[in-house]
Amino acid sequence: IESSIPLALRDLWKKFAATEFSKKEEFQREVVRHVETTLARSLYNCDELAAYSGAALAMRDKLIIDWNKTQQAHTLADQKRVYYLSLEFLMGRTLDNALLNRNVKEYAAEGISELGFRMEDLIDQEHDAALGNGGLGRLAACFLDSLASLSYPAWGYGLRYRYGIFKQEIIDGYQVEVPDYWLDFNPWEFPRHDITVDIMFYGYVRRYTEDDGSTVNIWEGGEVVQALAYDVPIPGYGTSTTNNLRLWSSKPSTGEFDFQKFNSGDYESSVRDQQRAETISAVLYPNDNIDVGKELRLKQQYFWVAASLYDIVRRFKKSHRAWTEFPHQVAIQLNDTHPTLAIVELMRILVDKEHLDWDTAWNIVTETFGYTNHTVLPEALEKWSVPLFQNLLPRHLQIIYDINLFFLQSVERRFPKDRELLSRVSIIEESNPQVIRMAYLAIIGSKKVNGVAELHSDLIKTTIFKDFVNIFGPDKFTNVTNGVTPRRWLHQANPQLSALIKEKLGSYDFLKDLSLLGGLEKFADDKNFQKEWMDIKFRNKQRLAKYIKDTTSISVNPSALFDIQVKRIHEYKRQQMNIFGVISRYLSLKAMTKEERAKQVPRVSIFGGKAAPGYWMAKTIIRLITAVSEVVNNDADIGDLLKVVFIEDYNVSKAEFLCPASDLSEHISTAGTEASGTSNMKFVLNGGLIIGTCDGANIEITREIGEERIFLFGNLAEDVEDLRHAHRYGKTPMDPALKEVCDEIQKGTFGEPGVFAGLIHALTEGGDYYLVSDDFASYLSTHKLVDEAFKDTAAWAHNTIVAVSRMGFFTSDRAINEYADEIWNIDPVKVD
Ligand code: 8GP
Repeated sequence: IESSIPLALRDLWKKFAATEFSKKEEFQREVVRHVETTLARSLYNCDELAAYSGAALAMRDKLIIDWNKTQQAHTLADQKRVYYLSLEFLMGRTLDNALLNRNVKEYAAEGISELGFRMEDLIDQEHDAALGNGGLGRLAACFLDSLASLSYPAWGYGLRYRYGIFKQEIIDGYQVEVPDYWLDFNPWEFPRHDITVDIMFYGYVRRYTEDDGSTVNIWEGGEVVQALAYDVPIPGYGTSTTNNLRLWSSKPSTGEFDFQKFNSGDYESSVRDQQRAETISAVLYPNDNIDVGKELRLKQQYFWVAASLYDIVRRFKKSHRAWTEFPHQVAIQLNDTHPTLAIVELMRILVDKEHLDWDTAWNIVTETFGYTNHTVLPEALEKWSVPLFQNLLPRHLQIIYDINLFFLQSVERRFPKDRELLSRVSIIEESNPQVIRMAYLAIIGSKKVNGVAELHSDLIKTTIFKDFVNIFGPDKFTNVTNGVTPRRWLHQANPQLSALIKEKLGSYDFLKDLSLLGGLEKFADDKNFQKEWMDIKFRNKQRLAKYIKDTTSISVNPSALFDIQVKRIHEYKRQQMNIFGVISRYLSLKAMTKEERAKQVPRVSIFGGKAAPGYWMAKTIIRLITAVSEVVNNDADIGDLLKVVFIEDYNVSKAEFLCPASDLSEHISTAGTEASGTSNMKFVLNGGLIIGTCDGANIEITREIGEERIFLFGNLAEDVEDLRHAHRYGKTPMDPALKEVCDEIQKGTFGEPGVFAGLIHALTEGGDYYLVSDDFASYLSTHKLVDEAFKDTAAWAHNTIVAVSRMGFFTSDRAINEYADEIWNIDPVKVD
């Protein structure tokens, strides 16, 4: 490489090579150095934010040294790499995670305390990196942690949004969205001013015939913006491997800032062009499980995909291999359909730029990609209007038409005269306007397609992708059940529990091999162990109670049963059923005598989650929760027996203290709608039990921990269609307890009933699509079982210990190893 230092001079470089801190004093020295030089502060004006910044910069230096080593080792090993393309990486905070993954937290915390601060306070200064909506984005973050911890040569590629998911404020009981500008100070990223890619939009395709008779297509005349790389180091746990997450930021292309306009005094319009380019990576679309089809979103997708592929191809070309080797060096995983354009873009590169013939190119492409589906909800399946697409990416549309043509021809050969099949599986849907079905394109262009939990993977094969199973055969479709990283979701979130487990198992090896948790089961009946176990739970609940008091001024009793549902607000996730259940409980308590009340188990019902800004029904659900909390929490008859709390602005760092504080958490989606769920895994791993439907990963959790340790209720996925049909034609009467709840809302007990009319309407005239009424009786009676079970503390402790001991399967390390073996075909690379 031209930019390398000549051999003869390298000794001097090595003599002065950067070194890592490896003990307390060295860490302290680095912190002070950064405070004084990088931040230009001193011991006379160092506040917590400056101290955090100094500590973060010191830690970043350490990571970047390992990052460099890792990249060198990967280059040298020259093995196949995996590229994980995701529009969302919901990373949360980094400092604590980096300290723990690098195993320096203990002495670093001591060092910080000697410098006059508390490590907890510094950690709290950090802004969450919230470049994601929910489950899909957090899964990508867990996967990065596992890829690095398992030493796989892997890169993440995403967008560097200037605004992550909005901050949620609750004002007068309603959600208000506030922009999340998080880049004021972000020590964890490195701008790579030398790594830029020009990306074109719009324009036209010029077609001409070469002397040899072949046709060439040139896409030209469009508008160009520049992608600039920002690199984020991803430290593995218990290894030096530090992988790279590359996030692209948009800016005007160097030629674009129009100096002519500028000089001729048209300053404003030249600045407008600049702003237009910057708009592309400005903001994360705040929608979870819903497709809205905006042009800017398609621009984001192409911008990110084209820059990433350019980078991947450039790296491949350095090795001077034949193109047919590409799939032996590169695996690309599509996190949902958002990066599906990568399939088309790689075809364009191979055919238009590298002049490979179509079939050779197509073989390379279909050996390279894997596609993960994360939802069966029809409203979430991405479709792009053909006219919109044609205007923005004219050449890509032609390529899609060709892919479709060849695909449909091959289908027709195998299933002659089945016109219906052809129209069902066509990438182009013949609606008005025509639309491109991105999931179909992803399936056709990938080697493997996977769902994210067993039920979900079965459902996609028998419902939305059924025809494709017939066409490609069943082997193309597989399952990789999701997992979560035990580093963040046990060790970091619940340090006391992690330490107790270590004490029993003898080491922290379970953080690398979660199946070792099995060793806890033999202590499940040990009274002393049960006590320590439950004491930790109690302290975690106290901490949450204090947070609730400080932020909402609601007092909750930490001895009460803490019942938590935190996730994006969505009708299919059924927070409405939860709050209806709370109202029902409230009405029962009100109807009881004093003596009866005294026998009840006190409850705190805790909710949290954001509603998409345009999702009116979800916002109404939030309003009902806050309205109920205002009434219930101030009812003197009820006192501590029932409290209702809405936690504002639920995010990753809040999840870290909520998960360890639950007795019970709710995962109650209509059967067949939640692809997997991952917070279910986090809550059980932290010693909570769950109430849930037979949906997503709940089913596998049940299989692992035993059905006596999970509170399952409700109708099964296989019955949902019939029930919905019955609603439409049969007039299913509403569940009586639910009817009482609705009547109470309509009486005005929780304020102006008109506000909640939409929620009631959905249950009645709306046809109760999510089966709230069908599941309500079973939901309430299962909550009664929970109350009974909670009274027996020893049995509860036993069950939570056994459950934790059997959670080994749900580590994201297991999921990543499955992807590596069955989809990517990659091996780890050792980094010294
Ligand atoms: C989510 C699923 O809803 C959830 O069950 C699953 O655990 C998670 O993905 C990870 O696999 N799906 C989405 O978040 C999703 O489809 N989001 C689209 C808006 C991007």
